[in-house]
Amino acid sequence: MEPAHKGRLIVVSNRVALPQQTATGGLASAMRDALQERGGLWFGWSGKIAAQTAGKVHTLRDGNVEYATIDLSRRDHDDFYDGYANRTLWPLLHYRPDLVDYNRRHLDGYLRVNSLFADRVAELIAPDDLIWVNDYHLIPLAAMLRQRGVRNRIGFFLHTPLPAAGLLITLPRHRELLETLASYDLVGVHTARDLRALEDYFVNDLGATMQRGHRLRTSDGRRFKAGAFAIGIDTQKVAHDAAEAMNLEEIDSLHHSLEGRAMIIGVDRLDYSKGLPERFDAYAMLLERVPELHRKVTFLQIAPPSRSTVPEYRQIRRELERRAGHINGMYAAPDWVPIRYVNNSFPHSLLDGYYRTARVGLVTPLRDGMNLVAKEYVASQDPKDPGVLVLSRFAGAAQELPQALLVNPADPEEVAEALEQALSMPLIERKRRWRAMMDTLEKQDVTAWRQSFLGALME
Ligand code: GDG
Repeated sequence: MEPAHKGRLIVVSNRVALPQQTATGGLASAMRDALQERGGLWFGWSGKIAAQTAGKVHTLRDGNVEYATIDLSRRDHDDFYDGYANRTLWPLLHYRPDLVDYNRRHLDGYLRVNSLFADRVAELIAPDDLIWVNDYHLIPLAAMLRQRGVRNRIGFFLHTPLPAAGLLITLPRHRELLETLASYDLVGVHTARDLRALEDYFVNDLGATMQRGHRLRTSDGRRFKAGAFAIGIDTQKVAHDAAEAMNLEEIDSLHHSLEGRAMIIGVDRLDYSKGLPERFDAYAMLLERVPELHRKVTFLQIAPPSRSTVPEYRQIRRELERRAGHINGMYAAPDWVPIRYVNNSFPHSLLDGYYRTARVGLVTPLRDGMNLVAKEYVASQDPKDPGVLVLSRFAGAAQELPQALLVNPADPEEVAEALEQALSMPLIERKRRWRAMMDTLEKQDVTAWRQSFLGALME
């Protein structure tokens, strides 16, 4: 049961996944579940760029969930979303200062769109509503809502990692941005490491004091609470859908195409944080070092393109095409393709079936807030014959899933060795590791996540 609260839940995030759309991001599916169960309103950008209708609220109701979206002007979109959110904050938060592209114009756009969001959201709020703001696109939103007289409880959840203070302070004007977090009642991150970074930054760089229970008091007297809340998945549903998917024609045809070969699977948005070039190199190293695996293994990488207007994302796409081509050129035989590299997205029911068909789930981000794919892979397995998860130590999920084969994604030898171990792991060990991970995922599912976050927000 959700903790009792009279008002509605208002979720604010950059993107809103409307009822008829497939939710391809981790955040989108988690929020949709939260709202459907509890009822409420979801506010955000429609995903459309339109000069005429920019800033005008469109609403849509589906059952107990109301959706309110606004379009953005080209300039706002480019400066706020492509610019400051995705070219400044995203690389910074993923420990890539080399890719941070900072400029005042983008920062101004970011503040402008946050202020537009604040204007529109302020008009929709009733006194008892609980407000839940999501992710790095909207850090200053609570401060702007407070300026407009909003006194409701407001929580913020950061879905990305929060890097160490030493890196955060490299962001120009970091203080103006990050001290606005103190306008929330609760700031949530995924892991204990992220929480330590947040507290360290507030205490040592902003002069806040720490009180008991992760309560912080800033030098100008604002108080807020911080906490680690590891996001989960709908474990039961994924397990059920994966078992059902075995009856689908697509899964049957994938099975046939494998002709008894073991499959390794990767599923990631095409993003430089996901460690894809390094992963391809590790797989190439496996083929180089273990010729007995030739023709016995296939690596399926599903990588739907993302943020393709940002140059780094176009570049990584070209880079992966080159590497996949190179590996297939080196090792393929007329009747065997070592890498199947697919730039499409698929319905979730089908993905779960693909996971279940794979002997190994290969999840090797260089940095990741949590990584839901790792959890979905585990939940999709056949309990009688489960596959093995090879997981980056730098995904938040590694904190909860120590029974996976944990690797440093930057070390191709280590990843190749883990793959070899995974491919030859005896059934009894696979079952033991899988059971322990599944127990965790059953306890810490997406419902438990939002209950603990909302519970802490209402406290
Ligand atoms: C951010 C943080 C954090 C992927 N391809 C398809 C598809 N997906 C789904 C997966 C999964 C979701 O998208 C991806 O979630 P991740 O957690 O792996 O990664 P991000 O998108 O980067 O999410 C991350 C998350 O927020 C939640 O807080 O864990 O660290 O970066 O659910 O299955 N879904 C469909 N077709 C695809 O082709 N339908």
